[in-house]
Amino acid sequence: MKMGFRWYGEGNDTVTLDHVRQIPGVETIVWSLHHKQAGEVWEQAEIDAEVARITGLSAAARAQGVTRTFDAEVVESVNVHESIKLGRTVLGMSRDEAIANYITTIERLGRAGVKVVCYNFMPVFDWLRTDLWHPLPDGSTALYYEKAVVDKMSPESLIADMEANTHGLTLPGWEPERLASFHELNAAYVGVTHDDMYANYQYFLEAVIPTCEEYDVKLGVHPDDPPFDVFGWPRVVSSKEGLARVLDLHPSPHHGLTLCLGSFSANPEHDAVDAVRTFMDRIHFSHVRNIKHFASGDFTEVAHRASEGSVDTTGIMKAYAEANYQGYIRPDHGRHLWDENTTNKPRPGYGLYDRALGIQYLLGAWDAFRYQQG
Ligand code: DNO
Ligand code: MN
Repeated sequence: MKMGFRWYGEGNDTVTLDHVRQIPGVETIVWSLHHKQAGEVWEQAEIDAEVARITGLSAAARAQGVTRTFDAEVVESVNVHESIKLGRTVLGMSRDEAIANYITTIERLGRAGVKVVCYNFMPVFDWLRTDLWHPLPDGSTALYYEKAVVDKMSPESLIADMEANTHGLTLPGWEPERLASFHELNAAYVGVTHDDMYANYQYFLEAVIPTCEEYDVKLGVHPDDPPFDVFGWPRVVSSKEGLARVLDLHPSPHHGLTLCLGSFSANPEHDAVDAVRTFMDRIHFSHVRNIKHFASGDFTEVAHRASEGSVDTTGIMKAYAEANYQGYIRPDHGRHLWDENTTNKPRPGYGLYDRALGIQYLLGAWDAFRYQQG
């Protein structure tokens, strides 16, 4: 297993590579070119510059005698253009054009030594929460999902809120400059079924997987978050059955999962440990984090330790350790601690401290269970 840490890039993240360097056990920086929109081709020079930044050391660090470096083998994410999910031209791009650009990006990432590319196949939105700074009993804050708020919300009302900045809520991928494209997308999804989505997904895989095999880049789909339909849009990577159906769309081992156990577990019926054991040989990358369910249907994100919430993070690490899992793992969203709630606000969920603590918990469990294996 290789432990990773998601990093948003120089000047785009409150966390620096030098901070991450001091977290024991992190080998891989999980990165992306965050200024690229879905459907855009990534330039080789930009890829190579980012990989060099991650795998190298600054002059200042070298002068201090620092030697520890990272690999840049995991990209999260190369986003899939909506035309691919819809199977038709939308936002001025045809799906074949978007697929051709995706293939070019995969080739270039493969040349740069990238081994795994994470993506999701959710219509319109990435993860959805109703409060990004929800207070927890210990004085920290975390991402929170309030069911009653989402049940009352329509996509139009959510976008209107974001446009007017009513709640200070900016969802990932919905920075103000993109809000205008929302109305076209919302209309495009009317009448699109789950079966349509699976068919469009298969078309995408058949086109891109040969390139993934040639360049030895594994694709790992991230489960829907939360793992059920929202606003009537069809989500197809939600349940265990959905994940199995997605994997069956293409037999190549280069088509697999970024199994995010926090997202998957947001449906209280889901069994995270069972999912790890069931899909082990197709898990290329895994996000291990914890959430806590409430009877209301709400959930909050909590610290990574199993006893803090509803997800059996220890059982998950036991399953990985028993299989001697060879893929990548990272902690996922953390709480915001200490100065992260005042002077040093990170991207919601992506502060330094709670993810560093989470890594130590996950590695502790991994080491103990590996030790038991002899
Ligand atoms: C939430 C995060 C996601 C993830 C994307 C992958 O659990 O891990 O935002 O990065 O869905 O495309
Ligand atoms: Mn995740």
